Formats: sequence, C-alpha cells, structure tokens
Amino acid sequence: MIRPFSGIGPAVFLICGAVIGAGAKRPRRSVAVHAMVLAASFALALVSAVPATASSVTSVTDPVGDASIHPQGILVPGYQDIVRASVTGGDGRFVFVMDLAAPVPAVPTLQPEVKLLDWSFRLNTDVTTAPRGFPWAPGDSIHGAEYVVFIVYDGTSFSGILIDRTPTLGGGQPVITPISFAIRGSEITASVPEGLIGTPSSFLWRATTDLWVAQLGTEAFWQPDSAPDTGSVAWP
Ligand SMILES: [Ca+2]
Ligand SMILES: [Ca+2]
Repeated sequence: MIRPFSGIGPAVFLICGAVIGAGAKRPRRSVAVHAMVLAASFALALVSAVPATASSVTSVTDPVGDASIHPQGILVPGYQDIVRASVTGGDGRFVFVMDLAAPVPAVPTLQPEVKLLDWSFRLNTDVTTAPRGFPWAPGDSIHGAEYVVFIVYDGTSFSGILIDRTPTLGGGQPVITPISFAIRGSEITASVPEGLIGTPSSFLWRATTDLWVAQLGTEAFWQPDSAPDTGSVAWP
C-alpha cells in the first residue's frame, strides 16, 4: 500500500519535492520488457564505468510492547510501537525505514482527544547548535534537531515532509519540503535527497512516534515510543 503526499494544514507551507505512487500506469508487457532490457544494459554500463557507491546503513531494534503514554485513557496502537528503525545513506539519498509492531491502517481511527499521529526521524547534524520551533512550539529548545523526517496522519490523510529547521538559527522560518514516502503494512519508508539535509558526512538520529492532542506548532503531544529509548544512533 502506497499513500502519496497530501497537504497537512495551514501551519505548513510547501516548497517543492517528489511524490511517489501518483498516477503511474503499468506499461504494456512488450514495452515493459524492452524497458527492463534497456535498464539492465544501462546498469551494466554503469557498473563497468564507475566504482560501486557504498551505502552505509545504521539501525536500531526496539522492544515490542514498550510504547506507552501517561494518560491512561488514550490507547497507544501497535502501529506506534517501533520494533526497528534504520537510516541508509549513499547514492545521493538518505532512506529512512521504520518497522512497527502492527500494520498501519489505511484509515487509522483517532480517539476523540487525538488530532494527529506522526512517525519521525530526528536528525542532529550539528551538535553545537539547537534550532527551535516547528513542528514544536516557537520557543521550544528541547528538540534541537536540525532536520526532521516527518510522516503525519491528520485524521484524513498521510503526508510526508522534511522539516529543515536550520533557518531558525538565523531568525528565519523552517523550510518544509514534501518527500517521497510509502507505507507498506507495518513498514514506513521515506526517502530524502542528501542535499536537502546539507549532505552531512555524519549525524546523530533518533526515531520516534508521537500522538498529538492539538495541532503542530505546539507542545501538545505525547511520545509513545522512541528508538533508541535513550540517546541516539550515529550515522554512518
Ligand atoms: Ca517499541
Ligand atoms: Ca522504545
């Protein structure tokens, strides 16, 4: 199941980006086979022409059943319980994968108190700086990630965005860019061109799930799960 990007409300302004799963039609068999042969030839030519680019993968596993929040009246669904997360860099892109304890429904049912759900990767590309603000409150200084890979469900549709928070260091606004993402059963995958996160040679990351009781741009959220539970993972 692949769900393409759609807007997530007035708090978010969209600059540019790539969308997958929209409008692709299956080619006729002969055309498809021809294309495959061409692609294979091209791939072979590439392999012989340039050295293979190494992709670096870092991952973390996380217990099943550790997702919880303080308000006992709000149930945490299994699809907000992280079991594994990984970041792969190389070939000009970063790929973010989150595996969950249960499949993500096509249309999650939000409890009355809940406004949004998210699945995020928080990227700390510069440990000496702490950007502020969106998707958290304007004065927030706790969540100092330079970039946030953010898949959000707003009660109607899923969206995938990259939040570049580095402009806030100079008093500017975060830059929000739609990104490619896919939800297949219990796995969420997002892909980001490395240039959109400053082509870092290394960074720290942490995966989280969040459950919002108000709109983005606030501190009104609970974090049922994270991976790792404390600290962060170094890439590469
Ligand atoms: Ca977990
Ligand atoms: Ca955890």
